[in-house]
Amino acid sequence: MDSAVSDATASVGGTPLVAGFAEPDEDLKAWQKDRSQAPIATKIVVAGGFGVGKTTLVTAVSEITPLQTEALMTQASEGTDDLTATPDKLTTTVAMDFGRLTLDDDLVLYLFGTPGQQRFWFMWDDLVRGAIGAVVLADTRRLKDCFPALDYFESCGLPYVVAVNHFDESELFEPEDVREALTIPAHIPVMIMDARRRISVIETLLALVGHALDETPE
Ligand SMILES: Nc1nc2c(ncn2[C@@H]2O[C@H](COP(=O)(O)OP(=O)(O)O)[C@@H](O)[C@H]2O)c(=O)[nH]1
Ligand SMILES: [Mg+2]
Repeated sequence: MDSAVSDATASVGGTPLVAGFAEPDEDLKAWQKDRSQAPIATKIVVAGGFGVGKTTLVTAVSEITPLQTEALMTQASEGTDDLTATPDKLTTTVAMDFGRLTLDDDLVLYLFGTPGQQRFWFMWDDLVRGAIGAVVLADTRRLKDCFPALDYFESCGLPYVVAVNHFDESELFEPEDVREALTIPAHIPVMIMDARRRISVIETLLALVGHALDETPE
């Protein structure tokens, strides 16, 4: 799985990025020979209510097969996991999602999706350790579902952006309406996006990285 990924990233339009690739030694990426050029690895947390699209988001951009701990939902979870807005949802993330996205060869984002269910709150403190920031996914039909995540990041001071995952069948709101409804401070980016579209997810992640850099003192 991993070798397929590095094969794919080692060439652009069929042209190998590293010349003279017949020499095994020169197959190495620049950072493998000079550690100071190593990509910066950052950890990003993806949070939000149940069924808001966290797994969808991680899956849309991950270049490794996302580690998912989905389990088929059974009647046992009926009272626990609210399916009113996503009746077709057959699986639920039991622990968390994990994916990786390389931007620009020198920035690698590791995405950690939080489990939405209340019963996994105990994992959050571990999950956010070392993270540069968080994406709080929101669904305008169930805005209040993202309050626990907003409260959590506000209280621990982790930079975050609010990303409204727009479902086709739901009404399209302006970011400023969502900001007002959730009372999000003016300096925090709020955007409308689509968790299924890679470009849309990358825009969201870049907004978060930019915001986290603004928030973090030099
Ligand atoms: N129509 C539509 N469906 C979506 C969108 N994002 C997620 N879904 C669906 O909504 C359901 C819940 O998404 P999922 O990523 O599992 O939510 P999670 O609980 O936050 O991980 C899945 O069936 C997705 O296919 C979206 O932007 N539009
Ligand atoms: Mg999930």
